[in-house]
Order: sequence, then structure tokens, then C-alpha cells
Amino acid sequence: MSAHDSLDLVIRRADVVTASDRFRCDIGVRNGQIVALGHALPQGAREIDADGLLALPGGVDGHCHLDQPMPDGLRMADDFFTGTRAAVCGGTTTVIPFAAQEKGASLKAAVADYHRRAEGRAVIDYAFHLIVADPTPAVLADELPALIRKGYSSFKVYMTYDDLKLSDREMLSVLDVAKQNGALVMVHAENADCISWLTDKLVGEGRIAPRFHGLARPAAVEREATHRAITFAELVDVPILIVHVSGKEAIEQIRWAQGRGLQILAETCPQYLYLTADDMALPGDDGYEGAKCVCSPPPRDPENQAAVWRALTNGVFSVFSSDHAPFRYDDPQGKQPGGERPSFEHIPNGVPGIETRLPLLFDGVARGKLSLHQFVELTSWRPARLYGLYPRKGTIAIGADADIVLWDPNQRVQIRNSALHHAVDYTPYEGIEVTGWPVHCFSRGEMLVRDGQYQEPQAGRGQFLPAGAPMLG
Ligand code: DUC
Ligand code: ZN
Ligand code: ZN
Repeated sequence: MSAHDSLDLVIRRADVVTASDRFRCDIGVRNGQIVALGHALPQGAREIDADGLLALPGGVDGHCHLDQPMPDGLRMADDFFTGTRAAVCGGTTTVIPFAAQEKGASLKAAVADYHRRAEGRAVIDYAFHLIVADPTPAVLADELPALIRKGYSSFKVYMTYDDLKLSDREMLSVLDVAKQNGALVMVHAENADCISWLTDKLVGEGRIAPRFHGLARPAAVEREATHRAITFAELVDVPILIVHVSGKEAIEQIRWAQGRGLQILAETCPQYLYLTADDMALPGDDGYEGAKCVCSPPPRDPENQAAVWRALTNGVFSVFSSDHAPFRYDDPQGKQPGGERPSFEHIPNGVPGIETRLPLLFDGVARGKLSLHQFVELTSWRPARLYGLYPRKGTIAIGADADIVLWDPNQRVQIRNSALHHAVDYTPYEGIEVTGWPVHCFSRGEMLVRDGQYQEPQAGRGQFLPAGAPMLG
């Protein structure tokens, strides 16, 4: 290697783990990219000794909500600055939040607005999914195909929530556009009419505390919608990805479809491994504290948690995302809307988790529940491929961005909200002890976290990543 090939950074004695390989070497970085993997690399301008640490590709969080415009005076606590800061402190170096179309508005307007929110704020790289809430003929024929070509190759559709849900016929039309244009559709699968009927019944009986959120959205409601979404995918003959799968009933539907040869992909999230319905019944504030754990689909029970762990290792799930949906608890724009403690149906849905996603899953590696390679596949490699960012993201290889996490597999950490970097005033995982934590995190070769300490990089250094075609294999 000659002088003009000098290296900006050399990570020495790295124990590199990718989705498929493990090898020991030095990693050479120039201009933000990995340019050399080898032994005895020449001196770099900066040198880091990784002995005793794993070198993992930075996490890709394929489902998180940051600064998403909300109705009814609600506000997400994290914008692109605090959200990406928290992400990188937890070992994630790429995020893919959602540019959400409002009914009656254009998709292009949502994308332009969302770029304005990210620019100058993000500290790590980001791509956007779209949310298609109003698939008018113009959106289907023009806007959506044009946006797919411009680097927005995945979009989410909802089968519930009044301001977002699509009819069955609209779902079919959107799936058809995805098929014709090579995009990937993510589906929020819960049956809207069942939820509204159950909600009215519970509220009519005076059962309004946060814990009744779980009874308004039982597993059958998710199972039915999952089956229906699978049927739509079969009819249109297009792959789909069912997001935030909460338990065994939906898993059974997905396995059934996969067994029939349908390309049904699935995602789960930390809340379905670590929370149960009991967490929506936390006793504080006369039972209202359970609002902290209200999310949809809701957390279920230990048997379902075990089924979700199993499905992470047997190929049912392709990706493990946070579904970070940051609402402060003690806040009139958050879990106590307008300063009230309303009935469960008015509590904003979602839990924070962008920083704790990787440590919570890695604890499963430490306990022998899944392999290191499965961990990398679920949290980085597979989301990078599905969302059109591979091989720039999702692996440690020559030519990839130097998004690298040096991870201590033995560090024990008790999760405390006071140590996290999001702007939310709680974590649902308070007090949980995990084994394994990121020590140093690099984004395009820049060290954003050193010895667990955030290094205050320039806000706005994060770059938008136009997504290519989904890679399903
Ligand atoms: N459910 C969603 O569908 N989105 C955000 C959070 C949640 O709980
Ligand atoms: Zn959802
Ligand atoms: Zn979500």
C-alpha cells in the first residue's frame, strides 16, 4: 500500500462477524469506506485496538418512527437528532423511518416534508419508507411509481387506525403497484372493525384503563388480518412483509403461508420478547402507568414470548426492528394527551426502543437462544437487503461503508432510562439486565461513540440513502 493509499482509520485485531462469516483481521478505512481487510495493515491516521471485542456491521433499524407528524396535538418526542443519537448509542448506524401520507394530501408532499425534518438533524444515515394512506388513482398511477424509481422502494399500509387504514380493495391496488414496480409492501395487520367493536363494548362497560387495550386487540384480531394480508399477496402474486408480529397465532399463519411457497416475510420487535399484557397494568398512577407499554399489536404472554424467540431462529422472521414510537409519559403531547388520563383508545400507541433494540436481542445470543450470525442477519444484513441498501450497509466487506460497531459480548448492563439518549422520559425495559453492549460505533469511519460515550458529532452529518430494489434472497 503506497502513501497515497494511506488509511484514515485502522481497526486492529478485529473479530469480524457478518451474517455468514467470522474472521480475525485488521480493518482499513479510507473516505468512509472499508478498503482493506487483512493482516498487518499499514499505520492509519487513527488506530483502534479491537482486541476482545466483536466487530459487527452497524445495525439497520428497518422500522422506527421519528418526528412523524401526529394528529390531535400529539407529538413524537424524538426528532432526527435525538432519535439518531439514541440509535447510534445502541449500535444502530442506519435508520429507516416513515414519510407518511395524510389522507387528502399527496405522497410527494409527505416526502418533501420529511426530508426537511431530517436534513441538518440526523447524525447517522437514513432512508425512508413511505406510508400509503390515500391510494388515489393519481397516487397509484404516477406518484408511487415515480417515488419508487427515486429511491423509496418500500412502503407500509395499515389495516387499522381510522386515519391510515386501507380497504381490502385499496390494499390489492397498492400491492399491484408494488408488483409492477418492484417495491416491497410492509403490512400492519390488525382487523379494524373487530377492534372498534371490542373497544366500544369495553368502554361501554366502563373498562377503560390502559390494560384493556390488550383486550380490544386480542391475538385473533391480528391472526385474521395476517391471514387476509397473506391472501391478498397470494392473489396479486407479490411478496409482502408483515410487521411487528406479536405472537404465535400470527406466526402460525405466516409459517403456513411460507410452507405453501408464498413469499411472506415477517418482522418482530423487542416488545414482543420482553413485555407482556401485565405491563399494561402497571400499578402507578392508579393503573394509568400501564400506558407506557401500550402499543399495537399489544404485548401478549410468556408463552407467546417463547414462540417469538423460537420464530427468530427457525426462519419465520427475517428482520428484528425497534418500532420505536417515542411518546413521553408525563406529557400532554404524549401518553397523557391534553393533560388528561383518557380511556385506553385515546392513548398514543407505541413504545421507545431504538437504543435498546440490539442489546435486548444480543442477550438472547449470550443465553444461547440464537447465534451471532442470526443476530447480524436479523438486525443488519437482512434489513439492508430487503430495503435496498446492501452492500453499502449490512456487512463488513471491501467497498461497504465503514459502519462498524465494536461490541463487548460480556459487558453486563442494567437498562436505565437515565443512561439512554432518546428524548423520552421512560423506557419500558427499566431495570432489565442484559449481557452485551456496544463500546465504539463508527458511521462511515467517523467514531460517533467511544467507550460508550456519545462524541457529539455534527448534527446533519447523516446522509439520505436512496434505496435500490429490494433483495429478497
Ligand atoms: N403501533 C404502530 O402501528 N405504529 C407505531 C407504534 C405502535 O404501537
Ligand atoms: Zn404498525
Ligand atoms: Zn410502527
